[in-house]
Amino acid sequence: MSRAAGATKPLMVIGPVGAGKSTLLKAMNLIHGEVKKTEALTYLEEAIDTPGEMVAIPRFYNALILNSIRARLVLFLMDASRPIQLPSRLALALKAPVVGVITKLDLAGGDQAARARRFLIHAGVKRIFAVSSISGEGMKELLEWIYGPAGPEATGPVPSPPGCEG
Ligand SMILES: Nc1nc2c(ncn2[C@@H]2O[C@H](COP(=O)(O)OP(=O)(O)O)[C@@H](O)[C@H]2O)c(=O)[nH]1
Ligand SMILES: [Mg+2]
Repeated sequence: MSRAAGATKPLMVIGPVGAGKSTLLKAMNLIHGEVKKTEALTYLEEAIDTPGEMVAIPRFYNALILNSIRARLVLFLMDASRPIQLPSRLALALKAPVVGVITKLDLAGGDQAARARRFLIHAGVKRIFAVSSISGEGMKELLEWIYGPAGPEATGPVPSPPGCEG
């Protein structure tokens, strides 16, 4: 079941190519159908999906910053299974609160998750969750933080703990 369109501002996902942005949106029931390569910045009913190239190519950073104005929260994803350099301090330039999400925890050992955390911190991210969209590990904590204990059906302001603002 999806919430009423327009009831809340969308969640935006950013992060490297293949980090699992579209898969996470699907696991959160915000994207429907088969996950294919995201070719362009896409406004969905309740989410903004972005291509990974946008965090890899500096001339796209501005598009991420401008579109983040529309978002209530940016999920900054980083794949635990591969080392990928993220742009220094990008999260601090975004115009919505940012939370880091380490993905593919099912594929990663503890040191790989720790490495992903360091990349996210380098990118200016302060609050970080770790999940697997496949096994569901960590999803409860992330969803509760985003939506509160009442779950996604409850509409309300996104909690923004101190230090989470970009
Ligand atoms: N094992 C595992 N694979 C994942 C996970 N999330 C995404 N993937 C896989 O990673 C690949 C890229 O995912 P996708 O969502 O398209 O990445 P995007 O480019 O960030 O949108 C796909 O083959 C997914 O099935 C995860 O949590 N665990
Ligand atoms: Mg995608």
